[in-house]
Amino acid sequence: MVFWRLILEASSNSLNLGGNQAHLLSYNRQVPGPRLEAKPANTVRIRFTNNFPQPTNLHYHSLHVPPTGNADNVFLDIPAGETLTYEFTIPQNHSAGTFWYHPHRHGLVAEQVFSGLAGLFVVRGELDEIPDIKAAQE
Ligand SMILES: [Cu+2]
Repeated sequence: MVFWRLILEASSNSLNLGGNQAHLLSYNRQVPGPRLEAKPANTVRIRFTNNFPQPTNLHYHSLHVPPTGNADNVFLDIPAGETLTYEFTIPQNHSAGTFWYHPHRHGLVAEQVFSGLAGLFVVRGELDEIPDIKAAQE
């Protein structure tokens, strides 16, 4: 079993965005957050720390992973200062594609996403073998 690990931290910082200073929420002080990549059958483990003064959580938009436990569970609540380890396995038959992750804490989703909390989640697979896609710049 292949494990894919990441330490992800949400925090509130002043960052340079397009040549301007902006006060944003971010994952690992990047906007967008780090690009996550996995392949079908990979187990993904994300040690997530919430370092800003609101509860939050993680949602993996359009990934076919369980909406329960410590996988894609939007009912999880990670209070300020707390850490939670997410873990799920990408199904063997998962389609390749570009997906994204963002917070899904009820009542705070729009505020947190619009403040900068989002990143790409790429599932590698058959699409990557199409010659024109293989040749394209990401
Ligand atoms: Cu979503």
